[in-house]
Amino acid sequence: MKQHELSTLFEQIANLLEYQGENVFRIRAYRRAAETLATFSGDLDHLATAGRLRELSGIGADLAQKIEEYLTTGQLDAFERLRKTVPSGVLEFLEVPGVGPKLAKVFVDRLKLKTVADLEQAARDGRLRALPGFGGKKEENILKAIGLMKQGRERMTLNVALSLAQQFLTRLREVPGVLNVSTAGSLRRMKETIGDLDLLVAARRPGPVMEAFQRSPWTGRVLAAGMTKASILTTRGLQVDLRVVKPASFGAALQYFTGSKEHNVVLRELAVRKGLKVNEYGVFRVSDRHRLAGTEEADVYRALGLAWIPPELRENNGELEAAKVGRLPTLVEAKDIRGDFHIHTNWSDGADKLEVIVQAGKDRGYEYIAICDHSQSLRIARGMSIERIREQMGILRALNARLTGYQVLLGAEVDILADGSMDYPDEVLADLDFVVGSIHSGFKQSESAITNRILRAIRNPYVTLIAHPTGRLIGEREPYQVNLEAVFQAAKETNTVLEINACPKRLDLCDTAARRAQELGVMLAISTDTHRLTHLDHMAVGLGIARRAWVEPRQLLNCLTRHELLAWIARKRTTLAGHAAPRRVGSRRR
Ligand code: DGT
Ligand code: CA
Ligand code: CA
Ligand code: ZN
Repeated sequence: MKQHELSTLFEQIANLLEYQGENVFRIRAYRRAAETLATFSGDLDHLATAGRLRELSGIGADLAQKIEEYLTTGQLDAFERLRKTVPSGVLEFLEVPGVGPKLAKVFVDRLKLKTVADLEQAARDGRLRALPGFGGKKEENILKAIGLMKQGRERMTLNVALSLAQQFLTRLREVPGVLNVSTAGSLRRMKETIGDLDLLVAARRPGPVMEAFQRSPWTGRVLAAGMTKASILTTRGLQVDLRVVKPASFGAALQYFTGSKEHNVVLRELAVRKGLKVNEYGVFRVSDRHRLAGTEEADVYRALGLAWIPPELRENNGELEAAKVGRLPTLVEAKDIRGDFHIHTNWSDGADKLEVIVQAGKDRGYEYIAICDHSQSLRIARGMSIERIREQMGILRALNARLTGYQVLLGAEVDILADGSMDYPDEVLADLDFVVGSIHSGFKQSESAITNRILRAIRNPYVTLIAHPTGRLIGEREPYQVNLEAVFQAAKETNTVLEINACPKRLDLCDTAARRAQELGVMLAISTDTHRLTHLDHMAVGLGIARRAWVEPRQLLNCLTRHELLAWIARKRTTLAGHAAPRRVGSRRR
């Protein structure tokens, strides 16, 4: 694996040097080394430790040193410096099949293109065929190549990756001789989308595990297979990577393959400063090669003087510093979640009956759920008229009367209209227990218009929570223009909750925005935006995002007991409207 990465890096260095019109011999040296590494099947680490890298064809003192640098630090300084001297789009252009350094230079110098998206547009506009030596055919090929590249790059949503991983892990766990299984990579870190799925298995004999993996019912095509690692495409075209390791190095391998790469680079630097070396086999003392840790992941961190770091935090965003001084957050866990908000039924655009959803919430052991169907203006989602929502409230009150230790909150997802007013009058909102405010229209308004809309909704005493605060749909729709800092401030001041929408296409607030809100002391809530029963499971996805945002139980609405929750909601109403009890029609006040 490392020889392949190094091979790619050397190839990229050669390309960048060629782009800059450097010395052909230097370029050729990198190309030859890249080729050697691409076909090398031995153990590179081993060779390096024995000081025998120069035995490889085309590897001299300089390149041997670069290989060693990569093996210890996980990066190449020469490459990092080189990439900074060329326009940022160059490396991206070089990834398009059929585009080499010369062509990339033409794209940058003559057409002033900056990204592959620019290139695609230029090809569509017929601007490529105007270049000397180019033609319609070549232009067409570039378009095709970009299309393929995009397809291959499409990332999985978290729920797809989670259930695929579950299937594989269940199967692999049953293979005789398997002692441990885990996800690794971006899924274990719960990144919002997943490039490929990484699985790790500890077993004394890898053979049967590899076999079970390659012959699984979901395996479509085997991309690569060795003794202890394999990559496959599922029948639906998703890539899964498996590695089988010895039980004694499971912890080290888990740490290594969980990443992120940025986290690992800093971890390794830290190790070097302590005279230690970390790799996928363990933590070793450099002086006598004594192995200090490797079986358990926590011991790997401990050997480096760090507390174990939850995978969701491993992005080199302050977690290593926090682990050093024992200041890691106590992240929210599944067991802390007492309920869900923002749930739809077939009273608007949900698929299931009210009674079915209510029971499902109880079956999950929740203390409360909020039923929040759409408001009147949202016709495409069969938004409820005032008569309809009053009717639904009546039914829910009757249902609640028969429930103990579990409460269904009377809620609604109320549109924030173009001027920032709410889609139901305050008299109706006051009779609800839980009001979700959402933007579903006017996405193209200016930043100040959208921000003011949301701020007005936040200042409404009855609005409990702002749903999907940026409106983005992953891979489909950019977020609308909104000043989140201003939203966070207002939410904090008014005790308004902001949502981490757990729908895998939304994840809105996203991890970084939620972390900022959390730092400012804003109360957050995970809600699944359930439109059919199975969506209740997306709570696990939302939980991952909340954990990536460093959220602790005290800052998550879902962790309040039922009584604490009702008190929280009442507090905003009391401060902003001057009363806590539901308002009656005709007695409104601002
Ligand atoms: P993805 O698949 O794009 O969603 O992101 P990841 O983080 O799962 O990346 P992937 O599948 O290429 O690699 C899995 C993990 O292997 C990655 O998170 C970090 C770990 N790893 C450790 N050292 C290295 C290294 O030197 N190079 C790379 N590429 N990965 C490394
Ligand atoms: Ca991956
Ligand atoms: Ca991978
Ligand atoms: Zn909704």
